Amino acid sequence: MLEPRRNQPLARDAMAYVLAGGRGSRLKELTDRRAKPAVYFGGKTRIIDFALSNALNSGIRRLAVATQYKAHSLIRHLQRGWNFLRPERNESFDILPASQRVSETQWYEGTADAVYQNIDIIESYNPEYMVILAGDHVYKMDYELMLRQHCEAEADVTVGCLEVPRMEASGFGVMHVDDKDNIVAFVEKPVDPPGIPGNPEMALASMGIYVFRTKFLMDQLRRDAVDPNSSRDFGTDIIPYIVTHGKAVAHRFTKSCVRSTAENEAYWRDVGTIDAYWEANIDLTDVTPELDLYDRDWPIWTYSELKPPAKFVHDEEGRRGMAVSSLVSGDCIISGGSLRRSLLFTGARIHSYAELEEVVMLPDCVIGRSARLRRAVLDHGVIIPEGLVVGEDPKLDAKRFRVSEKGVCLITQPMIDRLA
Ligand code: ADQ
Ligand code: ADP
Repeated sequence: MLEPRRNQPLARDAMAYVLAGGRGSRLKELTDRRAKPAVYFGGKTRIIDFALSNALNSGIRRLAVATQYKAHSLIRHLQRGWNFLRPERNESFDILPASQRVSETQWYEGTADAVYQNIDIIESYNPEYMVILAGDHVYKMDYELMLRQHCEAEADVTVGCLEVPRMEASGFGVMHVDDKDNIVAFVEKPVDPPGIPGNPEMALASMGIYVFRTKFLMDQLRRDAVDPNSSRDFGTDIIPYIVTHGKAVAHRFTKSCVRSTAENEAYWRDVGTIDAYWEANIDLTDVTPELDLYDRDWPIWTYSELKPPAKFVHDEEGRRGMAVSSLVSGDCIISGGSLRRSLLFTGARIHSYAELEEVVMLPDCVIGRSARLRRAVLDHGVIIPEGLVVGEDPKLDAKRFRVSEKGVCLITQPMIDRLA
């Protein structure tokens, strides 16, 4: 093993490789036409901006994103917002769609294959370390600390992990560790997840983020690629193999994983269901939300068009346009309507007598006069007709819209068109 170069950030020798090919089918119509990492979150950003900003804020200057499912709006976003890294400063940003490299028709089989198919590109940059990230989680994390632990423990792989309630752990890779956080067992998506010894109601779950030395990872990927029984997936194949045959170490996600949010709890969300998505967005309207988007020490970078400021005006009858406990992005005009605990992306228009409570509106939505909406998510560009009421009659809502387990209505334009 090489000694880590003390006093120098390891991140400068690392490449962050973001897996952004998954659909995220539990987000229903929100991911009908865009990949989950491209789904908007928090008023300005898209989900993938969190992993990419974490990498950048950690000091990593080589970034790559593997895309697959419905990647158009994701690729457009990345090209517009993340094209500032410069080869002449040993920086790089690569978008790596499936079906481009090994063969024109071959999609990425699993997450490991999404790295394997681009081995030649990765090796051309010669990074010492690979930080493999999922592009579909909302969190802040300093990967430099994970790289350091990886080197100090002389691990073959370091897996980011966090404690989740045992009953919710069957969607994750679940592990057991010894008293030095060496992973002694790893099982991908167990039906009956094992609890943590001494804390049986919680399980130690993989965040789907991994650190490797590049050479070791490439050897593993080449080995796995000729294994006829492999599904070419990190969680199912690569990590369990290393746990058995090598040294796998757990890196715990705690509040000390980001220097700047020390007073906050460690915040990590999958936002993979309509309820989780709605709740995480609405939580941002709290006075002091767990996720601080105003933290200047750990900014979340994104692509954002230059837009005029949000505007609140009296309507022609003198009724005030107002928002309480809400986030309102640029280019929104609230004329006479009112919002409570709501989050508006850019370009919204709210007309007179409209009332919104706990509503998440993606860009360019219009709310007609006197419409009343509660607990809803509106997809990009939805035009709500005058007087429409949402969130007051569950039976009627269920006939018209997609209603989540917790009664949140997801509304798309085709659903509105069908009302006419
Ligand atoms: P899953 O949540 O099932 O498990 P998975 O579908 O493997 O996640 O996707 C991981 C990431 O890779 C996502 O960002 C997704 O967008 C992307 N992705 C999926 N398939 C891809 C493909 N073919 N090409 C490119 N990108 C792809 C994983 C781990 C678990 C861990 C959870 C944490 O396997 O062990 O607990 O993540 O969420
Ligand atoms: P964004 O994710 O930027 O909000 P849009 O909501 O505009 O993107 O569209 C999502 C994806 O669906 C984009 O890739 C876009 O090209 C595609 N798309 C938009 N409108 C249509 C349409 N009428 N038919 C097919 N595809 C569409």
